[in-house]
Amino acid sequence: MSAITNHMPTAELQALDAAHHMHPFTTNDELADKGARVITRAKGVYLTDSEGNQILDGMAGLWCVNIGYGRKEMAEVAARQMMELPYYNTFFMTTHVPAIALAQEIAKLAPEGLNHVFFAGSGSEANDTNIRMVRTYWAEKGKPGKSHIISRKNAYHGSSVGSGSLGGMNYMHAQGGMPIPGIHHINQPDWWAEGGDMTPEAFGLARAQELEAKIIELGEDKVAAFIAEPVQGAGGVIVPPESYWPEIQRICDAYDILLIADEVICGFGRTGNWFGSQTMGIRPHIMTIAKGLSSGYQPIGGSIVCDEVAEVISATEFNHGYTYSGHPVAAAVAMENLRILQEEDIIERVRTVGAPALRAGLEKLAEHPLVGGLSIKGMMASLPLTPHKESRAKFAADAGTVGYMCRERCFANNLVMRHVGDRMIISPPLIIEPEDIDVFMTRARTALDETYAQLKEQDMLKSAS
Ligand code: PXG
Repeated sequence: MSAITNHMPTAELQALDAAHHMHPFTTNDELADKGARVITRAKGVYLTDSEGNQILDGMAGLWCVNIGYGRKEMAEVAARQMMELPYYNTFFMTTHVPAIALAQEIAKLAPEGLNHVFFAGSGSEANDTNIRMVRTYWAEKGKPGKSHIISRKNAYHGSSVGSGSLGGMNYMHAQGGMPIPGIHHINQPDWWAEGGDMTPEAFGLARAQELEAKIIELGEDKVAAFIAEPVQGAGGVIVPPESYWPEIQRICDAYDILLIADEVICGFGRTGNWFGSQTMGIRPHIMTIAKGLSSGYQPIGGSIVCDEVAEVISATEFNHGYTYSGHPVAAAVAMENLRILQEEDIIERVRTVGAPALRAGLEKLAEHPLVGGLSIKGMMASLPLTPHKESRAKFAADAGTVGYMCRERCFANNLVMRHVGDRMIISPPLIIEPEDIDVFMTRARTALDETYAQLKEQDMLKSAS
């Protein structure tokens, strides 16, 4: 066996990576030319790369490392569980302690009435479960035609064929035969980009009422569920106007439509409560979870299901599940993560320390000439870049060109800040301390200044007509 280690020269690792490793959501040929950044270790909120750079991780990995990197207890629990029972399934009338304990703990933390958990290995898998579960629920209730699911444009619900169909990303639908039949997408509540001259409140209401119009168009007896992220994450951290969610809730109630809250990013403290549904004041029937459930230390996801849906599903054989549903090591590690989140009051600290400090710093950053506003809920935020603040104008260059330039300047300044189109995204580990938030702001400001200078030099500070 070849020994590939952290001690090898970066260029050699990059060459091997390019030769054999296909990266997700990447033009691999372009990456091969450029060479991937090799991350070798991480501690707290800092990553180290193969060149020895200390990089502040403003994305918590991919919105998931809520408790930060390098927690020894997590490794110890994994090792102990592997020695005791590394794997067993939960298919054929068997169970095990990690799955029992984690399901009970999740039911305890979830809002009232959500007491049942169906485990998966990821958020994508969990949303595939949800598609089948809501359709099965209505079929078992004698309404097999109530099978259509309404979602939103620019939503992200995963990248499998089912969950990618639920998502509203056109560039994903363009490859591989998506969306599957029976999925419909209404417009998103993105006031900054699409609100025009409307007030945020009027716009939020109008966008919510598109759900009602779609239900009426399809017929109430045809619509099984509406799925949405409480706050859109991968779409650009889009915090809906306050009028939006109450109206959505009213419509779901009025038309007997199941509400699925995709909590994959919002769950486990990101918005300042255990779940984004609590922050946004909604009562879902099903919540999708993953990411922060284990802080990314192990791949695990699932669906938290309300009593009413669970009762119907439990009365039949639900022909669905994954080899790794409730995987004992992943479940034990998730339990340890939940213990740390609770015993260290991490979510309370998000509300009282982390989120206010992040907001204060980002509000200052939003005064930068290149930044057109600030969208923030708890510890997820975005800064839309614009050539003209007052009109919230888009750049004349293709969407994403300027965002990418800024992302590159962040990387060069040892900061991970991802871009979605021309929005810069912030989602640090929840345990980030105010001094590291200051480091974030300093590096981000430098990156913005450098981007601004570059745009000026290349005459790119022009608005789209
Ligand atoms: N739902 C939501 C709301 C998500 O954000 C998924 C489902 C799918 O989870 P899995 O575990 O199957 O990836 C996600 C994942 C990005 C990015 O670049 C975001 C996600 C995944 C990868 C990249 O913002 N979100």
